[in-house]
Amino acid sequence: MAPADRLDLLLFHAWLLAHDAREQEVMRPFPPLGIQYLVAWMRRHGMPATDWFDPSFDPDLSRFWGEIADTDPRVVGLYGHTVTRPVAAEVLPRLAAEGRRIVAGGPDPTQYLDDYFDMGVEVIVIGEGEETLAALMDHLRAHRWQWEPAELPRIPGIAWREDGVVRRSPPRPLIRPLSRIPWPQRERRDLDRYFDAWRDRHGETALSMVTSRGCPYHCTWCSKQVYGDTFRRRDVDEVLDEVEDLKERFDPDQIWFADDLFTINKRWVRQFSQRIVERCLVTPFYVIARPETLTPELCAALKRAGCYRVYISAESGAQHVLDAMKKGDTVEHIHAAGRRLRAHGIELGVFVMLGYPGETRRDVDATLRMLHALRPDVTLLSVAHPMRGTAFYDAVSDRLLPADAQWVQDHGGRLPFEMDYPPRFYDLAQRMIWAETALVRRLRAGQLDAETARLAVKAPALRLGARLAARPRAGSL
Ligand code: B12
Ligand code: SF4
Repeated sequence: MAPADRLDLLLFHAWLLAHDAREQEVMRPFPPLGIQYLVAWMRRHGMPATDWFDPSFDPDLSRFWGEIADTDPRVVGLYGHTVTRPVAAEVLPRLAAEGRRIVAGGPDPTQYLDDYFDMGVEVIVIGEGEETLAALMDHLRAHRWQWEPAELPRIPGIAWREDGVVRRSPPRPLIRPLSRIPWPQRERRDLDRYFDAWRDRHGETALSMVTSRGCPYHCTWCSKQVYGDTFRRRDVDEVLDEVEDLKERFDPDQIWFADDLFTINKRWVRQFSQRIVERCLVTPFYVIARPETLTPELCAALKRAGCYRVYISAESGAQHVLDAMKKGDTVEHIHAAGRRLRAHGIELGVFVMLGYPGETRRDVDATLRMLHALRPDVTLLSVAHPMRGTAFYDAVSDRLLPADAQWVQDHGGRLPFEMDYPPRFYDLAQRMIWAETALVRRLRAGQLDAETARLAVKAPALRLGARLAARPRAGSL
């Protein structure tokens, strides 16, 4: 975008890697697909002066403000996510003070309508963004870039505030089939910094794409504001056309299919596996899967297609915790999935969650034993984080603590609630799991060195510490 070209719409996500210790550790960054989808849709919709700004690798927001000054966008659109709210809170009031039209979408604003309106957002898009954002832009263009409140109720899928009262239009039907949506607008200039970050950390590059939208399951802690319980899937060959395009234009070393449920439909995966081979497009990729979907046949199909790692949402080694989360899955399935993936030469990634209400110290031990048996290649650990709009949030709503900025910072960005055990217990439990997984990894790699010995000593000591710190509040253990 040449300076001084005025934009109609500038989209951005208020996320800076520099502020995100967890992502710095993981360092598997990807450009935000939602925003790239919207840019593609808007340009096709006859709004070529649409662009997005990516502050992900910037140390601060100075380049963002430079972009705002240079492109002087008529409308600014924010993608809001639970972890991006603090930066949004910094940016939005200043944009509002400049008199800009501001719209927002994504999972967070839907649940915090008033907060975002207070920060300066004028209209919030609820759910899928493409058609609604285009309708809003048409509305603004038709009204000399001013809102016409009397017409807003006729634009499905939005919320706005009028005379201090939040109003909503009827929901907008989802886009069907998904092939109506153009592929995300990916441009080399946006990808280079991602590729550099990947190369520096992992020695190779990666890109993400999705083959579906939504998930029909009901895990209590999962935030499903955008697609609800719906599920739509793209045609296999249309997905492979996009894979082909990615390979031709950017040649990534690997792909992440960022679907919620890549493996939900066996027939689809079988067909995908067959066609990717037939079309000579096999590329290393990884996916997330529910353990119970990983039958031997499905693992074989994934392997043939190029899948090198599957992350399973295991969460806990205690069945009653899985039941409380409404995972609809069993510990036995988790173990079976681990065995089958290994048997097919696919690496295992495991998501684990600590601190779900009702989880006892013994349950944490069970999770540890499960990890021991699974020996995952990667373990991604999180502490239960109630997000508004989820059943989990509602269940702990009487235990939420005041989320002032300092508290959030001190607690690693987690939304605070009074957990079953004191914070020290969870700190120790996390360190215990990290120490054990590091130990297992080293032992598996045959590294019987001083560091391994140190970890072997440390793990039981941490376990003892956690045991001592486990001073349960009423009702636990
Ligand atoms: C990819 C992904 C990631 C990637 C992010 C990479 C990237 N830059 O995209 C990684 C792995 C880093 C990640 C990390 C985390 N993620 Co994440 N992630 C996802 C995932 C699986 C897919 C996102 C996606 O691309 N969707 C596909 C696109 C097409 O949909 P979309 O993004 O929602 O966009 C549409 C609409 O939202 C809307 N829209 C979007 N932006 C805008 C802007 C405007 C102006 C408008 C009008 C509309 C609009 O239109 C778009 C097109 O229809 C979602 C789950 C999901 N299914 O969406 C979770 C999800 C977004 N993540 C979530 C969470 C909680 C996290 C973590 C906090 C997890 C953790 N404990 O560490 C971290 C946060 C770190 C971070 N920096 O963001 C939650 C967010 C919940 C919430 N209420 O905010 C989700 C929804 C998962 C869940 N179900 O709980 N994540
Ligand atoms: S955690 Fe996964 S399976 Fe469960 S509801 Fe969320 S996306 Fe669906």
